[in-house]
Amino acid sequence: MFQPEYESMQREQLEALQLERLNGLLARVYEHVPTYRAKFDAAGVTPRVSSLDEFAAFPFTVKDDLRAGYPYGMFAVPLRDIVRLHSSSGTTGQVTVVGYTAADLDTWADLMARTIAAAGGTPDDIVQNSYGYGLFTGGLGVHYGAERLGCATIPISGGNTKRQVQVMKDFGTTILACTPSYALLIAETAREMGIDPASLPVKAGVFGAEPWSENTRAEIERQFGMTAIDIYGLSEVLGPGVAAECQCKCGLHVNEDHFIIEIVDPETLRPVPEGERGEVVFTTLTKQGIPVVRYRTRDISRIVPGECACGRTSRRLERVTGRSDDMLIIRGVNVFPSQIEQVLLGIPGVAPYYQVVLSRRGSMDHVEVHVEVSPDVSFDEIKTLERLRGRVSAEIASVLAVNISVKLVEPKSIQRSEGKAKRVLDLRAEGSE
Ligand code: DLL
Repeated sequence: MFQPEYESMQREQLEALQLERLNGLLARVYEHVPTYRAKFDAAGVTPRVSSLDEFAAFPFTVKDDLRAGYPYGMFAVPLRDIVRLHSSSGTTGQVTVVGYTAADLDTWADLMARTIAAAGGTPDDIVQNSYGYGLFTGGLGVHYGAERLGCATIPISGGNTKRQVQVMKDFGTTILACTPSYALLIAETAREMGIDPASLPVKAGVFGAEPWSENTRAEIERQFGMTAIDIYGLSEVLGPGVAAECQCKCGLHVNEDHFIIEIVDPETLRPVPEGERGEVVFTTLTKQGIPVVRYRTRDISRIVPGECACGRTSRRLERVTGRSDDMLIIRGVNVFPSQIEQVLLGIPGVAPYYQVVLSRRGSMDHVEVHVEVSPDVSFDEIKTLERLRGRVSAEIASVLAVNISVKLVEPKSIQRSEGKAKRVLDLRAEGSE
């Protein structure tokens, strides 16, 4: 553990620390952020609680609050105290800007050092950081954490995939950091270069920034012969470093000394019973630049019950299946692309590349999953293809209880991603078919 004094704190002690930090946060935002002052006043709450339970009366913060304050309206410190700006990816509308003070960057580096240490990293490791550097928080977030832990850090960023493979081989990379979809592309590229990914010295990967399935994990682990660890975070709350798996791979430990996590029913906004699925809500306890109070992430997950064998006492978040915005409702059934992925990757003959294509047929929405066949399946054998297509449809129908049309496409026809993969292609506005 990087900071065992926090990571394995007794619950009572942790809650006392959370309460103390929470009161500091509430006072700060009430004094410095007009949006919070107005919201607290409207809800009739004063910025001081005597127990964590009382916090449930506080109003939520949503992405639109941050958008309304664009760019700096939600900052809790003057700009002169901000030393770094990042922004969210803006996949669902206008981007939001997030600012960090020097102390925020220090905390972030610690939390990312925890993350890499939990994946098995030590100062002896060579970390190849293939997350994109730039406004995206993945690159610099992992970078400072790897350096804080004392790893030799390769700031290669995403892209130029052949070079990624060459660097892994020549520099002796032991830990790979990138999105899980990019890890698959690196493996594919290595094979094309005549290099077996399993022959590379990489022993672990810290993968996140997008939903992925257990079967994708198994595939990455099999191809590289490594341990693949799930790491989670979001720009509005910090970036990577909010929660991460340890080597038990049984849920992502939330850094609860810095964040309060709640799971709420997205309709009623009431807390769900412990262990049930709902929308993940975070409060930042220590952030200075742009703290958030009860921020609704739109990510869906649950708290994994029980204790972890690793000795960390923090609560664990189950792997995030996706955001409520990405959820498809197909004939009344809720489906996340990552659930389709889980089914596809269990079927021999299909490659780990797929896209859900939404189009319009007359007045109806039409959903079709495009799936690449593996290069070893002959694309000319109609019978083989028909059998494979039938199997994919049948397995999706049996696991997800919904019939979705499936189209098999040729190897390499689905666009590869060097960062966050685009799993849903929405052609409805283009009036196709
Ligand atoms: O993706 C931060 C990050 C960078 C996390 C590198 C992990 C590694 P944003 O660009 O703001 O920040 O996107 C945040 O991505 O709300 C989730 O919907 C999704 N996401 C992030 N990590 C995971 C994960 C970064 N491990 C949004 N599993 C979040 C599933 C994830 N979804």
